[in-house]
Amino acid sequence: MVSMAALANPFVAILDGGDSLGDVATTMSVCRYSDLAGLVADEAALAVLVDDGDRAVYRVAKPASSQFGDELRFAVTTIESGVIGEELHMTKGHLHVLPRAEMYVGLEGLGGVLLSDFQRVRWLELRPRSIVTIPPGWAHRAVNVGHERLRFIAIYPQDAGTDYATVAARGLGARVVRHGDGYRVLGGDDLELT
Ligand code: PAN
Ligand code: ZN
Repeated sequence: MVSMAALANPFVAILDGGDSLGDVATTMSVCRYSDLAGLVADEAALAVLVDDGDRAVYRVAKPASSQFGDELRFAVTTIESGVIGEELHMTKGHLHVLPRAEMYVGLEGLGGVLLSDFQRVRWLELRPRSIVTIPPGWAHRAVNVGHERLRFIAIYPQDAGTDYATVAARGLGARVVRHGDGYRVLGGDDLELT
């Protein structure tokens, strides 16, 4: 039997529509335009946005970290609407360090998740009440394709880890750009849109 001292405490977090998780101690990280350097198609357009106040593109709220490696964790990401050149606001994107799955659950706004296993590319739409499953081994990036903010919950094993370097070096094989009032996914021949 596991000793009592080894058990984490259950808790409930209540989403208030803002960045608060109710009474749960929260850490907040912010990704600004300058943090996307090297990841976007139009670095010149990015430089202009960095000079022009370097606004936040997205922020991530999560419960303060726990010491238990076998727990599930969650994070609430909010991506503001906007473009960098033609490319829609997006997360940096990463691959999990360990072969760990994840789920994104849509809360607000219209977006999608670009996934790549470095042979195939997938685009899965993310809207309120969508559940996007990310199997182990697939790098992933969320994109806000709407005109309002995109907000979703990510649920993942605590020990998944984030490898940003692989996505920075290899890209995801597709980019998502504004097209009229909507969007278009530009990618290779193996791109599947669902
Ligand atoms: C998410 C992401 C979050 C921010 O919680 O970490 O949306 O994206 P980047 O980490 O790519 O900046 C997740 O996928 N966790 O594993
Ligand atoms: Zn992840």
